[in-house]
Amino acid sequence: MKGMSTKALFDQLAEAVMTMKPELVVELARKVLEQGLSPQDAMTQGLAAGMRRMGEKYAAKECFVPEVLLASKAMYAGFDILKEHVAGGGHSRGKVALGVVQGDIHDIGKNIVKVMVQAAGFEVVDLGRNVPLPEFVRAAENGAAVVGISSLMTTTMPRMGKVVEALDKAGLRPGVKVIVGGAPVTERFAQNIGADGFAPDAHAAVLEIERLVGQVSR
Ligand code: B1M
Repeated sequence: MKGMSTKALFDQLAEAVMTMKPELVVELARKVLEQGLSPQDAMTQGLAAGMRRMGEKYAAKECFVPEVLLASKAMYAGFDILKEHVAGGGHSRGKVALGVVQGDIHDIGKNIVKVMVQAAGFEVVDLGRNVPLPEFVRAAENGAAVVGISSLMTTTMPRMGKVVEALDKAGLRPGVKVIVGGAPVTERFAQNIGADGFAPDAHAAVLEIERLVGQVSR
């Protein structure tokens, strides 16, 4: 592993996730830190990239659910090493509530977004997965400047629109901004349900949240 280029190291991380090798993921994550490379980049270009490809393999019926779950375990092993080194450092840039919409238990992507948003210096309130609609509203009432909703299934996506409606009804918007994401979610869908923002991946989510927080005045 000596003298490995940044790209090669991140590719190896992705590969170690896909081959479900937590010990190797940990070793490579430590290497990232030793070499002074960006832990954020290692998360997106290594760990998350491996997990995304695993999802694609599953979709193509090239692997089974237990393998996807073992890959996610390997991914989290790397996260545990890297996340200590990406903490936003003291001052919070604002509160962001994140949750997976009701009926949906897919939270791997949301957890990646969470770590990246925390790394960017925001306080994250993690609502978890299968989150009932009123909990999003409560989080907004309790000071979240941005409410982030994740959904991985076409069947649960429409519930994101219900959350937006509920926030409207509670008179919390436009003071509170809403960002949505998850594999089946598109920019057009986000616009159609009246969300303020959309991001296709965790890195884009951070940029979008930074933009949205800049619009919040309260
Ligand atoms: Co299931 N599952 N699953 N699953 N699962 C999918 C989503 C599916 C597409 C598989 C398929 O059929 N091809 C399909 C949904 C079909 C549809 O749309 N209707 C599906 C199904 C049907 C189901 C069950 C119903 C299966 C069953 O029981 N019959 C069941 C659902 C139960 C429920 O939710 N009520 C189920 C269960 C599971 C497991 C528990 C086994 C497991 C989830 C484990 C967990 O999350 N804790 C699982 C998994 C792993 C998958 C796949 C294989 C992988 C998902 C994943 O983790 N991707 C998935 C197939 C696939 O995606 N090809 C599938 C990796 C992750 C890093 O990507 O989540 O997209 P992603 O996150 C990205 C971006 O989307 C973005 O950033 C992340 C990082 O870059 N992003 C955001 C995510 N959230 C964001 C929020 C933002 C911004 C960006 O702002 C707030």
